[in-house]
Amino acid sequence: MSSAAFPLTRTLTAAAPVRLSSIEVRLVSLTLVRPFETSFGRTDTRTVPLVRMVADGVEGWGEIVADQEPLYSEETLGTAQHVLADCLIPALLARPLSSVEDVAATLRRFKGHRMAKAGLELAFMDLAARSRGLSISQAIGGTRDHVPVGVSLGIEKTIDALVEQVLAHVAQGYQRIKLKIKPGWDVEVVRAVREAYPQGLLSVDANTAYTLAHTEHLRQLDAFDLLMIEQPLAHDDMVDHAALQRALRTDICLDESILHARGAAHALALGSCRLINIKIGRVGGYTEALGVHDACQTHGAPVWCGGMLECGIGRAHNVALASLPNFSLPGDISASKRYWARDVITTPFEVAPDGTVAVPTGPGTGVEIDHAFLDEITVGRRVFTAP
Ligand code: NPG
Repeated sequence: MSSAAFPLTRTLTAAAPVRLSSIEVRLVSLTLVRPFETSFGRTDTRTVPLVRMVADGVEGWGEIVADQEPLYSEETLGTAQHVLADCLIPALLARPLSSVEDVAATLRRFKGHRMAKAGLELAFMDLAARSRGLSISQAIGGTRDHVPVGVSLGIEKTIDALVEQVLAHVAQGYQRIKLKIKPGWDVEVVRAVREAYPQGLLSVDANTAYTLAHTEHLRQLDAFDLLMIEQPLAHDDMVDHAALQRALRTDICLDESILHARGAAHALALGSCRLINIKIGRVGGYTEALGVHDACQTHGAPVWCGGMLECGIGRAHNVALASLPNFSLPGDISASKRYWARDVITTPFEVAPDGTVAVPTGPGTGVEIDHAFLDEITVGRRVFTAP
């Protein structure tokens, strides 16, 4: 394929458009090395939909972060498979595509289903960058060769067990510790962790577990010099978050509530938060993720990359995204071994002692698929071909 075939993202200059020959959706089953508990539930095994796209003999891979049940957002594995098969994939196979933005534009008439759309944009981005011999980081204007990373620690049976996890991860170099909180597992937990970890960057994530009626309770967290409190209130709220932010010294970071660049600009203008995390899946792909990044930069708000317990494919996309300049806070991008005994890529991601992850420099995501292992853990597969 000629390198002129794929224009880069952030450039809409006309170039020879590309016709995809096939799109495969493959379900793989993976078991976490340690169960992960948040305010909304406990995960020990994940069924992950992967997307493989092919054009002119080049392939690209993406990952979909939807879960079995609609506990984090409305999307599920079931809704993703339906909307991919019945709406999104037929739309992409029906016409030539000239850029990553063109993929986003083609899918825009379908409302919502951002995680499913993101899986397609990720695969197309990988394909496009590979065909140009560029890493995704280069293609999107990344400026870092290493990204700062933190670790997100789930709810444990006891505070002592959590403190043990905190110290173990600090020893591995992680630059920031994030604790999952919920009513009944918050102030005393944070107090104990702060005592054991007095100086380092510490944040908490409530995953929507509180209401404005908890304002006085949450104000107690101001005593612990937290980097942020993430998504304390409802996933679809901006107004109560603004009231809470006025009452707290600690910065609020929004996650679930931010679905697009416009929402990010509104949240910052309303004072609903001072920080935003970006998850490519939550916002529907690279096009919107770049838009959120830029909107935050315009408002002087730093961003960081969220995580959804991805396997190596989604993780590689997260690392590429986090190489953009405004990702100045450590992301939820941990080493492959924190999640999986064996990852689906040949070279697992590692965290260096300085708490960074290297941005792959090879074409596309820069990671190679471990095909033998992928076949072993495949539990479902559907291939769609161009009409
Ligand atoms: O390291 O990937 C990771 C996990 C980071 O805490 C994390 N993710 O609410 O941000 C979250 C949470 C999450 C995980 C949300 C799985 C949804 C599913």
